[in-house]
Amino acid sequence: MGLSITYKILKHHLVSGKLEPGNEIGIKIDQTLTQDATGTMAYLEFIALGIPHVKTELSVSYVDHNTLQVGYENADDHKFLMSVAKKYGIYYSKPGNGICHQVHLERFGIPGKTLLGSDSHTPTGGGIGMMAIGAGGMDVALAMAGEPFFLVAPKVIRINLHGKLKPWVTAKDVILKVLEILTSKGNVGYVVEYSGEGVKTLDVPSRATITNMGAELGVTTSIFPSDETTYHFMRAQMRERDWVPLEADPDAEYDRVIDIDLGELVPMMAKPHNPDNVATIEELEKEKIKVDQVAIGSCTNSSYKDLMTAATILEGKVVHPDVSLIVAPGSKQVFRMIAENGALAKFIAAGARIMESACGFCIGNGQAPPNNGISVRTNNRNFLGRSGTKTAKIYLSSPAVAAVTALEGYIVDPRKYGDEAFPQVEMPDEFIIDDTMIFPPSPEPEKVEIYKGPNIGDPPAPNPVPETLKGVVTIKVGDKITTDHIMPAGERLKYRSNIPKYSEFVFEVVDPTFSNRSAENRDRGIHNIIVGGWSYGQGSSREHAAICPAYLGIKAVLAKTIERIHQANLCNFGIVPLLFINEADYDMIDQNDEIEIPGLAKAVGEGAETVKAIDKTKNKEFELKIYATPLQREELVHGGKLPYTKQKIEKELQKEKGN
Ligand code: MIC
Ligand code: SF4
Repeated sequence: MGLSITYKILKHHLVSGKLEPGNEIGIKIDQTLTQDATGTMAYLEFIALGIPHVKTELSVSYVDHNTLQVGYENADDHKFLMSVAKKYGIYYSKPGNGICHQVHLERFGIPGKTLLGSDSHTPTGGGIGMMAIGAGGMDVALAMAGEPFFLVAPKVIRINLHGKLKPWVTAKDVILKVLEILTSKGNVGYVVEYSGEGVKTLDVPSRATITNMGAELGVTTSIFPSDETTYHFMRAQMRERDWVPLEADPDAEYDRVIDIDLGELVPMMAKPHNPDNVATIEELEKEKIKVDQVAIGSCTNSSYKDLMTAATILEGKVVHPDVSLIVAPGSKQVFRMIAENGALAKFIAAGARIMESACGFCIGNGQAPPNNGISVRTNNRNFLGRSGTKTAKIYLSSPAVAAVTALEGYIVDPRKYGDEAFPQVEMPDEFIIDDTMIFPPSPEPEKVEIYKGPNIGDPPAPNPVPETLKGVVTIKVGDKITTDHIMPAGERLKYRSNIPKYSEFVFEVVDPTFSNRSAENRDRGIHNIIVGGWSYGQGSSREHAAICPAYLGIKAVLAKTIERIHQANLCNFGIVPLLFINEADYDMIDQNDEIEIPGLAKAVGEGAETVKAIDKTKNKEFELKIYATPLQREELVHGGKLPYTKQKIEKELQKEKGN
């Protein structure tokens, strides 16, 4: 039997385990990326391992999230990151150089290589045929230390693309369609692989938009073949030497096949507050939705092609008087290209507010919409409160639709402008190559001092699983609780390197009393428990959504399902992920119920599938599934991944010395 692209790459990188869907496998990681908001902690963890130099082929540290610099904290973090990069063999991409995923695609990504990034949108690299996976900072730290990355060998969904997109329909509509079909839940453990003759009609930025927002499906990653289109893109980046062709074998088998006719797709949007809440613009137009803000940018849609499309639509016109239009180019390369070809002037003339090349509005770093405001954005997530305004409603669209919305002031079907009016932007034969904001590691690492500002704390302390868990349900939440609910970003982002301070904001948007209540229980020796519904921990890779709860004394999460990256992060920091076997037990439990799980550590350590729990308040017994792989169980009983790996590395070193 032939192999899918996914299994070709996995086979080539396999270090341990049997390469069969459902098995835990270890793979070699060729490249890593970090961004500043997850990177400071990831590097503190890496340093704690005591390894003098990264062991990957390439590691890059980007600064793109916390660039607002209100107060000294962000700037201190940047200095820390730069010093770490210099010392440990890592490339450093300065603030202003662009969003990690966009820059990595342009300057570093290589088809067929593995990339592990401490950001959930790392799968953007799948647009050029990389096996690019998002993970918590701890997992990336270990990959930099040369350790394998462990994952469950995935099932593969093949999406066959047929035909060609019509005018006003773009890559964003393709991924919104996929989100409509697969939704954002129930896809843990899958990879999405694109194929079919329709692939040829999509350029690299379009493919990258699709793989980027594949993160919202909850899959491990998404991947396109590497073909002539990929070659053309890499040649235009002066990196044709890195190109390799990559496609699935004709007789490769898939776990599920979905066919999409590109020619049948129509312009779409995701409605508040979830990216899978998809509607056609034709339907939405009927609701006469008046818009306050339009924001074009983010790692999903800030490429040269995206911005040229928007600029051409806006040319010679002025945005609606009630609309604030924000434009943030994805990278310095994109920024320079639109500056030099005059598109930037078109944006400015149309009344756009130009932001730096960074995440910005996408992560709630400025540009919060007005109270009850409506914002149409080209990014990938529209979770409640993420924009910085809890009462705001965020709709997600393509740049073309966003530009039309900015002009009209209402959500309208762009097709009324006619086919001819849709800008057909050609991909350039040469991009402007300017890597002057990317710094290589120091040739004299021993001379580099690590800079640590007062905001930078220590890596989290070990958090072993209690023998008997005796605690309370400190919070009970519903379905699709995202990491943005658990650990807010925006104005709280600057505390990413300061765990005690950041912990004050856990579940802030859901229940601002949570943090205090948890800390009080912790100090009285009572274990805290979180109860959640379906898809608990959807969204970002931020390990702080596990580290801060662990700091507050959370010992277990009981949920109907838990998303992949968050599940790994919970194990990495000593919180036991437990799944309800019987859904009715979720309904039975209330907040503040007293729960006891006798012999929890033993059950985890000995590989028990399930464990018995008692709801003492209701006087009921129920069963839970221990949701952890054999390796994760080992880590849990050692108090988390860092203490476990440190011990392992020390033992190996001692052995080497002994020999
Ligand atoms: C996001 O889009 O939610 C983020 C901010 O990029 C996160 C990472 C983080 O929280 O730092 C992600 O996607 O992993
Ligand atoms: Fe940055 Fe937004 Fe992309 Fe996250 S989704 S990396 S915040 S641009």
